[in-house]
Amino acid sequence: MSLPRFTPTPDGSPTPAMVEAYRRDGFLIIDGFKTPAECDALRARTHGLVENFDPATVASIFEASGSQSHAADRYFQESGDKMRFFFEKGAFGPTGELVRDKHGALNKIGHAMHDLDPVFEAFSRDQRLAALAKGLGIADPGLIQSMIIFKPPQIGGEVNCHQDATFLHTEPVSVTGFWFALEDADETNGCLIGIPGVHAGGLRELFQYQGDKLVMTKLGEKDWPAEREVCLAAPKGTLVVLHGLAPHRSAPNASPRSREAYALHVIDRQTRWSPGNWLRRAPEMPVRGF
Ligand SMILES: O=C(O)CCC(=O)C(=O)O
Repeated sequence: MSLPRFTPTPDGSPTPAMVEAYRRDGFLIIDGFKTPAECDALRARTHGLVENFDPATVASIFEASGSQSHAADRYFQESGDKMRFFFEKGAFGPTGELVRDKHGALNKIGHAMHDLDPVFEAFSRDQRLAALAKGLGIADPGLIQSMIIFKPPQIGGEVNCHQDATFLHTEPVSVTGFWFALEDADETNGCLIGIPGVHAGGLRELFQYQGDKLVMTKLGEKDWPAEREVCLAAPKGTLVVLHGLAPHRSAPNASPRSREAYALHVIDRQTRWSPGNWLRRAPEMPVRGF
């Protein structure tokens, strides 16, 4: 099975067929939403950020214990309103030293580039995207989270099957993912894999603070219907819109090709933001719209 693919309308707003596909599947694939030049500009900016990033500034956080230490937990927990750099597990040797050039060692940068960097801001605060979000039912969009996901050659790790509302929860659920392929993504380099139609079944896990600890709580059935998985191959420039309850994952990238993507998560500010969510922003950085 494969999902329908669409091309963007001139002003970005969805056609009735797009809205129908999104409501039915929980996914909406729009090829060529961004031009190759727009993708290249974001990749060049990302490259510049990595160039200016000195791994030594965070080496003590990741050394030896990898990403499991208390310091690594805090580095993540405090990243909601910052631009922070996260490494792949396979980037470190047994004594905690980086075994790769930093450009091929990173898993992601997150989580507020859309507010802190002008190039990311321009890519994200695209009025065609605003029209799309509105047409899909987000009444008062708030740009809550952004990530560059590198999926580097050979060591790009898998992302387990999840629903985005597990991590960015509102009542009612409103989070919507806008995932852009900055490079061709297919089955050989770890493209997104989704399970269409399951979003109608509700939230299965919630990742929230209990006291000062982040805890994953089971709410529903454990196993995803893997037999219904579809590969969401995405040529460069493709936008995949993900309903907050649509389960998705990506496989490791064992290929020699990278698979850079940019994911922007939007909530509806007319809903209630769950105070136990991991992502926190300073009062001087309120969630803004498009
Ligand atoms: O890019 C990936 O591999 C996973 C992205 C993802 O899970 C997300 O944006 O929610």
